[in-house]
Order: sequence, then structure tokens, then C-alpha cells
Amino acid sequence: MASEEDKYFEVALGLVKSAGRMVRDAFDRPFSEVQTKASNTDLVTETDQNVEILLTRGLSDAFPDHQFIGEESAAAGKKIEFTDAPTWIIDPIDGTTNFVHRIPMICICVGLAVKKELRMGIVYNPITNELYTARTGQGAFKNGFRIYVSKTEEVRHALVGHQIGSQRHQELINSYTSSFIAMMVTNEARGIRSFGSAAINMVCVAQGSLDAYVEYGLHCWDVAAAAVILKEAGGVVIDPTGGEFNMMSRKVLCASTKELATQLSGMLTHANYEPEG
Ligand code: LIP
Repeated sequence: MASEEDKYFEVALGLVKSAGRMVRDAFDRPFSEVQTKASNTDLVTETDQNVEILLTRGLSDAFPDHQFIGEESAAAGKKIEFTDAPTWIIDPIDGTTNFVHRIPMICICVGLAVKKELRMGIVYNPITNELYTARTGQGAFKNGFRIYVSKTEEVRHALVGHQIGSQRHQELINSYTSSFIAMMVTNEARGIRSFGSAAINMVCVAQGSLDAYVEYGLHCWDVAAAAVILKEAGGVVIDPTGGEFNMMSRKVLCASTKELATQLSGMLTHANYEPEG
């Protein structure tokens, strides 16, 4: 017999696929109206807003007592409230700058938390047709096939995702550059990649393409869905300082193994953030 969570997952998946068609159609058109939000480097398009409306309406019609945290609703002034109620955490397009520049590394992210525990994650790139899904305790999948993290334990064998987002304050830039030097020069990491979408960086760790990923200044909607996928693929998701992962803390360190996470955490220069919500 189907459980309540099976139903949540099926409904969310159907809506994500519809949202994917909307994103794909917009991506094929030559131009998007671009607006800025918190800063000149924080972009939003009509497609981000329409996708969030499609997902939120569809889910709240199906599950009227569920709550929502969404990137564009928060940008429009909705307070971020994280309670014990089933809460959908939505990023309609993660990688909006890529979308605007027609770089096909974008995804729709939908995560669900129940009693403040993340229970499922869906990350869908409708351009490359890569669908990542996971539910707690049930493994992680890409287009229906199981995925696993790499076995890399040392930075000198690791390909690391390291990224600067829309925020450009001095402490963040300093932390980014000195961490970059520690990883690339002092410890000779195999390389650094920056895909322009937190969730794509995270699912790349989940499928073993990257060995680790670190970023500061993020929001919960960038990481919630992909965190479930990464954990279910056998990966480690922690606070970059080495503490427990908190999706509201605005920072994340992902790694294929505990050893790699610990080594990286020890060499990073950490930037401070006030948690959101
Ligand atoms: C973006 C992230 C990106 C990060 C940016 C921003 P958006 O999300 O995916 O990795 O560097 O700060 O948060 O705005 O495209 O949904």
C-alpha cells in the first residue's frame, strides 16, 4: 500500500516534470527579461517566478496543510518559517545566471522536510534531461539508476567544486581566495570546478563526478533537495567548519568520504554568516 510520502513524492515528481517543460521552452527562446533582487549580481526572470507558482500551487492544491519555503516567494517578502509541518523547499531555477546566459547547467530543486528532517529531494535539469531523486533510507537515483559518491579520501586526489555566488563582500572574497590557494597550491587538489548551480555541484558529488564541493552565502533552497540526494548516494554533508549540516546556515561542505570532508574543513578559511529564518 502506498504511504503518504509515496504520494508526496509522486505528486512532486509530476509537477517538477511539468515545470521542466516550462523551463525548457523558455530556454529555447532567445531572450529572457532579467531583473535583479538583493544585488546587481542576484538575477531573476519571469520563468523563475512562473515555475515557483506552478510548483507551489500544484503542491498546495494536493496537500493544503503543507508549508512552503521558496526562493522567489522569499524575494517577494514572504518570511522564511521552518516549522514541524511538512515543508516544501523550492528553488524554481537553481543557476539563474546560467539560464540567463543560456548555459545548460540549471535545475529545478524540490526538497521536503517533515518535522524539520529532510525526507526527499528532486533535482531536475530539463535541458540535459537529468533527473536526480532520493528519499531518506531508499538510495539516490539518476534517471532511475542508483548513483554513488567516489571513494576519494585525500584532497590531492580530489576534483573540488568551489564557487562564489551573488554575494561579493570582502570577508567572503578573502575566504574564497585563501581556501583556493590552500586547496590548489598547498595541497595540490586535482582541480577546481564551478558549475554555477549549487545543486548541480552537489549532485555531481553524489554521482562521483566531483569529490567535494564547498560554498558560503547560499540559501536553504539551493541545498535542501540535493543534500538528500548526496547523503543517499553515500556522501557527507556538513558545515564547512566541521559541525553538523544546517540548511539554514548559508554554507555547505559536501564530500565523498568523511576523511576528505575532515581534511578540507581543516584547510578552509571560513566566512561567517547569520543563519536565515
Ligand atoms: C545560485 C546558486 C549558486 C550560488 C548563487 C545562487 P540561484 O542560486 O545555485 O550556486 O553560487 O549564490 O544562490 O539564485 O541561481 O537559484
